[in-house]
Amino acid sequence: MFCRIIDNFGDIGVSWRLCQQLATEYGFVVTLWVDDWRAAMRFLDPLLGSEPDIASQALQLQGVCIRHWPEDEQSCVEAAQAAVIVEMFGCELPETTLRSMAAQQPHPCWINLEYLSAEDWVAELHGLPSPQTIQGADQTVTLQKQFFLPGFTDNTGGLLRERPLITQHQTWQNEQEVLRDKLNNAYGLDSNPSLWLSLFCYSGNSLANLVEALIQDAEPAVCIIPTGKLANQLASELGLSSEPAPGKYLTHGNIQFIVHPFVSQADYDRLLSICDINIVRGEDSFVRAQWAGKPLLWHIYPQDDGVHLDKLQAFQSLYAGEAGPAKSGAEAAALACWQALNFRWNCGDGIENLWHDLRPHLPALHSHARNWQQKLAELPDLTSSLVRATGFAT
Ligand code: TRH
Repeated sequence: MFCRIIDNFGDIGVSWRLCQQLATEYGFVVTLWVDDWRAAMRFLDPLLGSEPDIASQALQLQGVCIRHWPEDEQSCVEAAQAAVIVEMFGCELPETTLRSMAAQQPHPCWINLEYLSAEDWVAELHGLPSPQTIQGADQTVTLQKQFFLPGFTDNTGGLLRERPLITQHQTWQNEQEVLRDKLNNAYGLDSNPSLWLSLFCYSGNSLANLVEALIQDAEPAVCIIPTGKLANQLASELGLSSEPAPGKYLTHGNIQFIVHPFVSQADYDRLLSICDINIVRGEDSFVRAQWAGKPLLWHIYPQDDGVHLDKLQAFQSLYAGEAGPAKSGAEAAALACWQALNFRWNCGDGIENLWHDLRPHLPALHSHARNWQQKLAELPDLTSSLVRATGFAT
C-alpha cells in the first residue's frame, strides 16, 4: 500500500486502519510505504511506546511493515512483487514500481482507493477499470488499474469497520459513566457536566464561531480538544497568551475545555463513544463518529473551488434520509436544525442561535445516530469489499 501524507493525518489514518485490518483479520502480509516518515512517526507515536527511531526508515508494528517511500524511489521496486498494490487516494506510483509491475507475471492486482464521498457519481465510478499503458524495457504493457470508492451505500466500496467495532462501542457505552468518571478524575474537573463533547475541527472562523456559541451556552458542558493548532486557537479565542499543556483544563462560563494529548486511534474511538456529541473533520474521524452512534457535526476539508459544499450537502441529505420515508415530527425537526447548523458552520457563519436551538434536539439526534450506525453496519465493510475486489477472498 502506498500513501502520501498530503496534509494532517487523514491519509495515514485511513491507510493505517486498512493495513491493520488486512493483517489482523485476513492474515495478509502487508507493507505500508509512506512518503513523510516523520509525520508517520508522529501519528503512530501513541503506539510506539518509546521515542521513534527516525533514522531506521522501517518499522514492524502490529503485524504491519511500515517503510519509508524515499524520494529516489528506487527501493520501491521490490513492492511490485506484491500480489496486490493499493494506491491510496490516487497518490501515483513511482515509475520504477510501475515498470516492475509490468514485468511481473501475472501482473499484480492494482487498486486506486479514492476519498470518501456521499455523492451519486461515486456508485457509477466504483469498480471501473482504468487501463494504464506502461513503457517497459523492450515493450509496452497495459495494466488494469481499478477504481475503488468508499461510500455509504451497497453499490460503493463501503466504510472501514473492523469486525469487533460495533460490539466494542456497545461495551464502552455500557461503561460510559465509569469512563467519564475516570476522565473527570484525571483532569480534576469542577463538576459533572451535563454535556460531553469532543472537538476535532479545522482552525479558523468556524472554530471561533463554535467557541463563541459554546461559551454563551447556559448549560454546563465539557469540551475535549486535542493539543496543537486547535488548542492554540482556542487559547487565543479565550484571550490566553499561551497554549494550555495537554492534561490541563480551562473553565470559561459554563464550559470546561480539556486539552487532550494526541491519542491512538483506538483511544480516540473510545472518546467518541462516550461523548454526547462529536465534532469531527476530514474523512477518518468523520467515519469513526458515525460508528460511535452519537450525534456529530462534520467539518469538511475545505477546497478552494468550494466543491466541498456539494459533498457536504450530499452527505447531509443522505444522513437525514431526505430520499426515504417521512420522519416523525421530533426527528424531522431535529434533523432540520442539525442540517442548518452543520451547513452554516461550514460556511463560517455565526451559529450561536442554531447551536442553542440544537441542544434540546440531542436525544432525537442520538436515536437517529444509532439507527444510522445500524443501517451502515448492515452493509459490507470496506476491507471485505476490497479483498473481494482483489480476488483473494477466502
Ligand atoms: O487530519 P484530517 O484533517 O485529515 C484529512 C487530511 O487532511 C487529508 O489530506 C484530507 O484529504 C482528508 O482529511 C479529507 O482528519 P481525519 O481524516 O479525521 O484524520 C485524523 C486522524 O487522526 C484520524 O485517523 C483520527 C486520528 N486521531 C487520533 O488517532 N488521535 C487523536 O487524538 C485525534 C484527535 C485524531
